[in-house]
Amino acid sequence: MKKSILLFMTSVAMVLSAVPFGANAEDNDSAEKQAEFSITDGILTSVNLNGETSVVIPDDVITIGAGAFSDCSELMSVVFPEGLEEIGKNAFDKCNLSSVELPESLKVIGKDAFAENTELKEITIPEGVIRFFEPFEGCTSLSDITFKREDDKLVDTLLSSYGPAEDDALYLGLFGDNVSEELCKVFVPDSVYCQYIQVFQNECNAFFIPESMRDKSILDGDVNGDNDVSIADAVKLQNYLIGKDSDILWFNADLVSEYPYLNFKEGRISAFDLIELKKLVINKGIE
Ligand SMILES: [Ca+2]
Ligand SMILES: [Ca+2]
Repeated sequence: MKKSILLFMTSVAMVLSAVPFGANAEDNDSAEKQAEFSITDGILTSVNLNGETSVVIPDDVITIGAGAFSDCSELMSVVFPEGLEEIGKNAFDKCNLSSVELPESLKVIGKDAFAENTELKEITIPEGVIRFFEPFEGCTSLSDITFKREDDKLVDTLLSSYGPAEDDALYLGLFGDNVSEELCKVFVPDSVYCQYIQVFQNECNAFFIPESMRDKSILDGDVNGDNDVSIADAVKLQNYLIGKDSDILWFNADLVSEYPYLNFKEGRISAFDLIELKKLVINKGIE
């Protein structure tokens, strides 16, 4: 009797233990196929993808080292941990990433970090990113970049002969010599629009748009957003200038700069813009 109870308990124990053992065995099987990372002191220095096309970077990684995933042409997606601060130069060049979500903790993106990811279509640069250098060279499909950082010292830093302080933002180029084939829309915070266009004024094939104009029609003089330039726009702009209306599309209203050397929108609305708008309306009436 005792023997049979013992046998019964032993078999129950075996059944119970079989479940976790089975799961472990499966884990081990898939672990064999999973990517293997070399990580030292929070720096991911290299990877063996083992045929995987997507990877999840481990939580303890703070820096992805230079060239860590370079030439991993089979890599199609990557999930970054919150806590990651730096993506090193050439870290993901010549991969096959189609979309990338960068973590809010990110501060630095190295030169050519995502170069030649020809399937990459859109990307958002988080607010905390203070430095990057031509990260998207050869990303020929990249047509939508969004910047979150509102930093009114971008230009000062660029012009400073003393070099940037540790926490100053320094943005150097998007595409380098190898520009996007499509016109790339670059959305930036309204409040610092002019900072961005001065920083990136030599960037070919990139069109900078204030965030408030996303999904709106961009048309010089269309202050009320009805996709037409008419006397109604002039009235609205006049009301704006005397403080009776605040709801205007400033980007469309900013027709002239008071600074002759600026050949782009100055981010400031004045009576000169109203005069220019009235000319537009009148000329349109004459045509
Ligand atoms: Ca209009
Ligand atoms: Ca203006």
